[in-house]
Amino acid sequence: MDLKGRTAVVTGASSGFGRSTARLLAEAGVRVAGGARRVERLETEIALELDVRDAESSARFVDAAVNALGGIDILVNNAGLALGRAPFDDSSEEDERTVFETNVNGLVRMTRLCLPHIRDEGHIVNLGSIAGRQAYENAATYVASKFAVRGFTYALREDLLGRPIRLTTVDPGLAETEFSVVRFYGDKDKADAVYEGVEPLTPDDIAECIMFALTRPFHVNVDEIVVKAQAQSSGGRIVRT
Ligand code: NDP
Ligand code: 8X3
Repeated sequence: MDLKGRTAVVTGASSGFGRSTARLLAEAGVRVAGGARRVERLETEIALELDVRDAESSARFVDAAVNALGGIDILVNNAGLALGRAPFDDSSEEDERTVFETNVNGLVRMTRLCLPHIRDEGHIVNLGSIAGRQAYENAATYVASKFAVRGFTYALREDLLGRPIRLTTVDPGLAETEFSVVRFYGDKDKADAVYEGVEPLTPDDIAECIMFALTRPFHVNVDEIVVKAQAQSSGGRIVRT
């Protein structure tokens, strides 16, 4: 499918997968409205402040994006994060709230707000994770949030059946972005250690998977893409040199 002239909303477009996806979409001739809290880092044609945890911020973002774009063809629900890599005993109310409100409530909310504006032959792409398919240690809240994303995606697929809207979940494994810096509360050394001795996926690897799903002929719905570094078989198993 040729995407030229279409429109897209990308959440979390200020970094990592969201930034790469927004760039590849723009290169394909798509008009992109990007959202993030760090609005100054957005490079999208339409750059708008967005906090997906906040209902008012999300509604304001969608209104402004639809005004600027005239309608939505593609929604990439990418904004998300993990906090901490410790046994669940160490978890806190605040971190649990942030992770669930961003990864789950935020994604569900943005879908609900965008859905009335998604035109025929539209496409929703959710960023899940291999963490949403198989648990690994010291990541309970993140794992639970991404299992929820997969459950929501499956349920939404049922509700959209019969309507001209496609739905895809892209579930990556280890990929080097700002994800680990955020997960380790800004500790760059701990974040760097995650990628030591292994060649991780890059943001462009994931953006290319998203573009693959988006550019299939409309009768083809790529339901799920699971993509890992070659040296990783699961969240808990990575071979390092
Ligand atoms: P990054 O930290 O590089 O990017 C995360 C993006 O999400 C940023 O643009 C950030 O923008 C945005 N974001 C975070 N919280 C909010 C919020 N409340 N409102 C709006 N935007 C928000 O990480 P990745 O690119 O790696 O992560 C993108 C998605 O991919 C996430 O859902 C993550 O769980 C998932 N993922 C990541 C993997 C990895 O190994 N990197 C693997 C599998 C899945 P800002 O801070 O400016 O608001
Ligand atoms: C992030 C990748 O392997 O830490 O979703 O779960 S992993």
